[in-house]
Amino acid sequence: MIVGTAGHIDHGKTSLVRALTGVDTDRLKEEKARGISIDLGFAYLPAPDGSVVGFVDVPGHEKFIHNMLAGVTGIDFVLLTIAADDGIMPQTREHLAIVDLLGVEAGLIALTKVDLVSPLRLAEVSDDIRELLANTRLCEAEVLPVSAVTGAGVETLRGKLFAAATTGRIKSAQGRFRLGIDRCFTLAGIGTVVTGTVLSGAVSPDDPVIVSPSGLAARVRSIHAQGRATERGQAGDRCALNLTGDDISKDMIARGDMVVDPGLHAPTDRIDAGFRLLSTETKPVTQWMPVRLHHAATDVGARVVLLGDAPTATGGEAPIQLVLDRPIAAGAGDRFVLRDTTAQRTIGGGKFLDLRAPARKRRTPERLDQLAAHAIADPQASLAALLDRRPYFLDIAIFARDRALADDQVVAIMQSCGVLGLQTPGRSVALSRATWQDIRRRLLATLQEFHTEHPDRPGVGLELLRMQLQPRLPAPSFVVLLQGLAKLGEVALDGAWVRLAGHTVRLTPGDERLWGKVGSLLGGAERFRPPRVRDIAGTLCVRESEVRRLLKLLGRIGKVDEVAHDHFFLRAAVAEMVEIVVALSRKASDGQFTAAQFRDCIDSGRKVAIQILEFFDRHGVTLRRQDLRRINKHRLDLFRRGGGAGGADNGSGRESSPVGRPDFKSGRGRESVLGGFDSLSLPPHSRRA
Ligand SMILES: Nc1nc2c(ncn2[C@@H]2O[C@H](COP(=O)(O)OP(=O)(O)OP(=O)(O)O)[C@@H](O)[C@H]2O)c(=O)[nH]1
Ligand SMILES: [Mg+2]
Repeated sequence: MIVGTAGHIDHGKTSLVRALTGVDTDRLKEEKARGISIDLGFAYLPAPDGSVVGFVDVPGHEKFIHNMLAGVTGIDFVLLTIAADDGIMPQTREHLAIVDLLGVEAGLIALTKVDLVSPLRLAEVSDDIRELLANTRLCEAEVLPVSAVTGAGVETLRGKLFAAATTGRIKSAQGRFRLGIDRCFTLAGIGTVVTGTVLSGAVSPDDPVIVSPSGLAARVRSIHAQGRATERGQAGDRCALNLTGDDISKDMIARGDMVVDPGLHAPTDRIDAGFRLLSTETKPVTQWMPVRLHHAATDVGARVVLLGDAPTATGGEAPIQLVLDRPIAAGAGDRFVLRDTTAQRTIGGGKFLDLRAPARKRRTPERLDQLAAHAIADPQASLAALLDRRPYFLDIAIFARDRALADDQVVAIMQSCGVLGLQTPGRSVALSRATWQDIRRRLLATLQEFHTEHPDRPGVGLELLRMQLQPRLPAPSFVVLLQGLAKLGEVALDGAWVRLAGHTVRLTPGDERLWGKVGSLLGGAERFRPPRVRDIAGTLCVRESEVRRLLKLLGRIGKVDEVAHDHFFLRAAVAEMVEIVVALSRKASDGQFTAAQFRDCIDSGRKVAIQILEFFDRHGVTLRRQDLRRINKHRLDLFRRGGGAGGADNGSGRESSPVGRPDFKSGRGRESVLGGFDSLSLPPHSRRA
């Protein structure tokens, strides 16, 4: 457990820590000379149960509130000291407001210097304190009279702290590692050491880490936790880490930086947050107001964008966007405090909700609804709520990273929510099962409708289909979803076309009749020198455009191939010609053949033979080198599937699926596939580089 002091200047914080621990936390020469604390002080007190209680002693002077803020982030328990002679003073109120904004729920009020006052005064101040605490998280905290001079109450206080350490809420070491740096120094013979509070997760020697936001890579060489050398530091400990790394030095690291698990390094300068304006503020917060943002041990200039309708009223709560002067390392759910730019007043504070806040459309009802879901502390409930509202999907890797969730936590959450993951290289999109079922239903209905209206078309263009469906998934995720549906046997993917698995292309009766005639002209003995569109039109007394339209359509479904402009060959004839070039190539000792040899085999004109070979060249079936060609065995199947070599096609137009379109390579160039669509999919394990 980490105890932080708080309270007005000279109210006896440092004296009390010394009385409790024997350590004088005022180390600086200037602190000694002036008799006040300036920077943070640290002390440790071994408890009877073997654990260690850590103390962070903060300065009370109003000029050093930024140091006080750096110290109280991450404390578990606050020791608010109020001198019995002085009573409640300005920084008593301000420190109390700050620990309240930071969400510290456990604490005790040390009513100090009781040796200096009468019992009557003691009673009077006690009453004031009860009134002060009302409406704060510490409203039920005990008030304990103590004196660092006589030692009165000190033993009792120590006992109460030990009790709190054993019964208090223990921070879970689950989650990924984050430590907020409050000091960095060089130790002779050891090197660079950073100290701070572990905000989440755990760390061990040899772990790779990153100093964020600078992005410096480092390795943990050794660890002290709660003042002792150890092999493990975890959430709730104060740790000193000896860091090594190429660029790691005292000058490259500052108070306010974070040491994080490498997968968590993702600085942000635009954050949506829940905000509470202190009731002591006389003016509302206005649009684009400049403020000083204090988060963990850092502070940075920022502007406030009001996301609600009205300016935030005194004592009120509202969502805001913070636009920062520079990026910081933060976590969703982290607490923050806003002070005025002249560093004289604490204005308010709250909780970070979304670290990836949008710059546009940030005030729409939809966005505010999303923020309400981000505000849910429990990650599982928050994820479920986010997936239950627009846009109905999110990047689970970003969600997990910003909440510092470990992979096993994410798996557990996804499993118990029944969340579906669509994983592509840059993205891990998550959908609720309800949304997935909904998309699936509408996708199948859209395809069904399309097939009914256009029985002669191979399917709907993938991109068009994506644009028609809500939610509109990112293109790569949509492909993974389709691949999942294909695995389930519900749709078939033919490159850029999507169709129902059972769909077969059917020509209209008119087209079928025409194809019957055209097909017989293209087949038979003339199959290697079929008539061109114009000749077919002339022979059959049909418009050229009609013949061309029909043959293009048959080309799309793999019945014919347009070898040259307006010159269509039956797919079966093309397949046969592929076999011919294969045979020619096999016959030659070097595997090469000439256009003339090919022409002789198909008994056609030289011009047509060359057009056919150029068609094969375009599709990579043959590889040309000057006047010689050889076959490319990897592409031979391109035309074989449509009809089969030598098979005559009678042109019935009733063949089933649109296969083997020569200019389309199914799935090529696309990153596939979600590992086990219906199971869960996770971002790549990033804990260990
Ligand atoms: N009589 C009496 N004096 C005390 C007691 N506790 C502290 N003092 C005196 O009050 C003065 C301030 O004490 P500190 O412990 O330095 O006060 P602080 O709250 O740490 O002050 P800052 O850190 O500067 O905010 C010192 O001179 C102490 O000796 C007490 O219980 N009784
Ligand atoms: Mg002090």
